[in-house]
Amino acid sequence: MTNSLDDVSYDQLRQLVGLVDHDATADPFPVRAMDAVVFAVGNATQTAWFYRYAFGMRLVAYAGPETGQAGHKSYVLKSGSARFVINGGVRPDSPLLDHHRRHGDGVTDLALEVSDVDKCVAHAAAQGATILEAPHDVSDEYGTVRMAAIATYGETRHSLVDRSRYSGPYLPGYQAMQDSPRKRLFQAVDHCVGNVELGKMDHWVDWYHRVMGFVNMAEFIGDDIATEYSALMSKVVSNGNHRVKFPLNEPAIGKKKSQIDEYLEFYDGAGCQHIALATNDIVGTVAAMREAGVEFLDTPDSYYDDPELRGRIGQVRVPLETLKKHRILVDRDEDGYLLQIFTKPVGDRPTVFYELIERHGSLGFGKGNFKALFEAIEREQALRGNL
Ligand code: TYF
Ligand code: FE
Repeated sequence: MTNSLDDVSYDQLRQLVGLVDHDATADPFPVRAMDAVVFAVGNATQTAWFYRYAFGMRLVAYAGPETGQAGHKSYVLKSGSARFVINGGVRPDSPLLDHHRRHGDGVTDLALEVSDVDKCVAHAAAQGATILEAPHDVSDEYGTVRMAAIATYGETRHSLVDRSRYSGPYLPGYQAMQDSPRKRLFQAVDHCVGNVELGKMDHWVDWYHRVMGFVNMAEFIGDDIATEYSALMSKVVSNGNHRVKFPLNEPAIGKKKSQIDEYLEFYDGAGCQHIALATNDIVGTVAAMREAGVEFLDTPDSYYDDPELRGRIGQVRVPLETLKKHRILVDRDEDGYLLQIFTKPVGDRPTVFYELIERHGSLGFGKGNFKALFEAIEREQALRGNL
């Protein structure tokens, strides 16, 4: 039951998320891709509607009271290779509702597609990771999925999923859904960022090295940038071919209260801060999302009128005037350039937000935009009275 509407070729992915060559045979924990970003929200029915109508995602599967799952509703949405699962409690004793009470709408699981669940869990256990679910099979008429789960920062988990022997729409117990075709606004998850407590960034970077065999990527925000304007420190870990990238932020003592402190306060602990979605037409995507009511951070005219900008970015696919009109940021490094823009937080709490990213060779995260970006984030923080 694979759906051709979701097909994204390897060559497309290479461009979209910036893949590099890597020999996975020696990997202690070979990760293929993100399997899903799983959310717990206060109203899954309406949140699924938001992602369908504002983010252009298609509903592909559902489980809930109508399908024999009494405790909660679960909507599975796709856009290209990206899969979101939106969960909400139905019965008052649902553990999802406890999660929501503490954290608000948030990410519970950054599920990973792996080729050998047992090998990954054995390695993770040997490295001291907390195993939340031992490897086990789940089956229905579409085949068998092998799954396990390990704990990461805060109350977030990584489910490990091998669906190579499964042809159903998501997991056993889910019913396939037909959704009307819609214009696809993004093709893949590019990276998922974690906010962790002060002094914990290096612990989690080391954890991803040891437990999952991840490597450091070049881009990081150190003391220098932190004290200058960002009030945060950041390092990026990724699997060998960069298909899965996890930047990790911690607050830094800067001139102002860190945006990471604001997150930790309102999320009540460490958690997923933003998800970057890869698109090959960021202008079209921003226009469609804005039309649907999604709010983006504003970038001042001075960013575009800076005489140094043109020299720094050189020739890009979209005229600078168009980028200015849509408030899209641009950065270039030795490998190429990228276009990016950030939404405001999408829920009630100042926690989870999205990034749209269009890569043209750059493997970075927009280092040249950090100053403008963090100033824009702090303007919003100040409006909320949290700066
Ligand atoms: O993922 C990144 O590294 C970029 C920049 O709180 C960034 O999107 C880093 C920290 C942050 C917001 C954006
Ligand atoms: Fe990002």
